[in-house]
Formats: sequence, C-alpha cells, structure tokens
Amino acid sequence: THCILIGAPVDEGQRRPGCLMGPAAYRTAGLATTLAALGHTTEDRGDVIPAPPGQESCANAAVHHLPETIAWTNAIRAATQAAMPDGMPIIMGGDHSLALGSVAGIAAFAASQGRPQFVIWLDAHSDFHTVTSTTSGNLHGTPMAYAHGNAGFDPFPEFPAPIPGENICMFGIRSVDPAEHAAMQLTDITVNDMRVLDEQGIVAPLRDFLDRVKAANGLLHVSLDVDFLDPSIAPAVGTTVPGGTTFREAHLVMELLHESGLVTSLDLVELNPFLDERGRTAKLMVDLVGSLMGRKVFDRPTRSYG
Ligand code: DIR
Ligand code: MN
Ligand code: MN
Ligand code: MN
Repeated sequence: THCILIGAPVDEGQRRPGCLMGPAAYRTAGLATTLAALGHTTEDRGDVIPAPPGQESCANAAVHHLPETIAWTNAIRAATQAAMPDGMPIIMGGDHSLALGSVAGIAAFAASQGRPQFVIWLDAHSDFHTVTSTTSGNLHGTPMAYAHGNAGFDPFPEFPAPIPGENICMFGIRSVDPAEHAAMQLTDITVNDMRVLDEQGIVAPLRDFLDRVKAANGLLHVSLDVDFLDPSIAPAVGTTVPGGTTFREAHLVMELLHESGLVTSLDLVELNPFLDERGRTAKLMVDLVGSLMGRKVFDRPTRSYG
C-alpha cells in the first residue's frame, strides 16, 4: 500500500489545548518507519494549512471557533480527496473535528468512482451532534452527523455525498448525549456500544459489517479516536471515558480490519501529546496502525470476504 501521511493539527474543535501537537507526536513516534518496515511505501505531505477564517456565525451561542473549523474542513477535505487516487491517506490529528473534512473528502472521491462509502467509527462518543444541537459547543462532537447528511450544519458547505446509516458502524461507544441519542434513533447506524462488545466480543459484530462492505464493493474509512481505548492504556486524550477497549481488543480490531483488505483511508484523532506519559499513547496509536497495516505474530489465512 502507498501510505500518504497528512498532518491536520486541529485544536479548535474542543477546549483542551494540545491536539495541535498530534502530527508531530506521530512523526516522532515513528509512524512512517513503522509503515516502511511492514513493506509499505510512504509519503508525508506535511501539515494542512487552512485559509484565513471567515465571518460565519450560527444561532447556537455555545458553538465556538466556527469560522476556524469551516476553514479547516475545507482544507482537509481538499487534501484528503486529492490523496485518494494516489494511495491510502492517513490523517494525523488533531481533534475529531478534522473528520468533518476528511470524511467529506473520501465521500466525494467514492461518489466520483460510483462506489459506496462505508465508515467505521472507533470512539467512546458517537459524535452525532449538529451545530444546532451541541450543548458543549465543541464541534469535534459533530462529524458523524455531518457525514450522515443531517440538517443543522447551515454555515458549513453541504456534505458532498451523505453516507447512509447502513454504511456506518460505531464501536466502543459509551458516552452519548440525549440529543445525539434521539437523532441516532432515526437512523440505521449500527451502534456496537460496550454492552455489545461485552456480550458478543469484537469478532462477530465486526465481521458482519466487513461482509457488508465487501458485498457492496465499498470503500472503507476508519476513524480512530484515542478515547476508543481505555484511559489506563491511552491517557493522552482530553475526554477520557472509563471502560474503554483493552490493548488486546484494539489490536484485534486492527488485525481483522487488515485481513479484510478493505480499508482505504484512516483518521487518527484526539491525541493530546501534552497529556501523554513520555509518548506512551502516541506509541500505542502507532502500534495499532502497525496492526492495521499488517503486523502480526503469526500469519493467519486471509479470510475471504464474499
Ligand atoms: C460530547 C463529548 N458528546 C460533546 N464529545 C466528544 O461535547 O458533544 N468527545 N466527541 O471526544
Ligand atoms: Mn470522537
Ligand atoms: Mn471520543
Ligand atoms: Mn465533545
């Protein structure tokens, strides 16, 4: 695989400064050399630079950094869409508001190819607020609803090719606000919250979804939020939620995704190196990318999908 690293040092989608150091931390933790050691070619396109922010505003007084977030969205969308024909973009965040742009870019590319876009959202949170419904005002809590094509994103550019709920699967969910819960009830999104993982494990729900992606000849985007992981192993995130996935569960997800051969793009989001313990969380995230891109202890027969 040709891996295209794109830095997206976005900090404005939440209130705890530090995510802007994320791309530097991934580079320092050896993301490119890890990929090269697995036999991939890599190219680092540097950090995205947004245009100067405009004057957009909205009725929800809680929302902060709206013009900045729109400027990031446009720039990240363009960089991601431009990378898709050349290889597999890996967007190094930056907080999760970067996915307003990255998912727009990949969805526009998928539409241009006449192929359906699928998304797997690995996160403690559903990120299904709109600009209208968010009470925290943190726009990192909104990208999934934007990608689903929900109303309530007025000052943003229209989402290019909304992703239907059947094509969206969430894993690791354990913090959902009331407005998000109500909005998700109206969709066909598959929500594998921690209760599902406790009862059924990772493998069966994930293979169900991967079978659907394969059957539809879809593109598959992976959006990995650091808080998908339990805070005891991944402390460097502003919004820790107890009860996250273990080291072993997270690696298993990545290995299954690798074996599927279906993943076409990846976000790494919410790493806050200022909160890290000597790069521990950054290194874990790089290790997880290693598993996603083919590192394993012993070979497994590749499962044939479809
Ligand atoms: C909460 C927390 N739902 C909010 N969200 C996220 O602020 O809207 N934290 N995404 O990472
Ligand atoms: Mn998130
Ligand atoms: Mn989260
Ligand atoms: Mn939030």
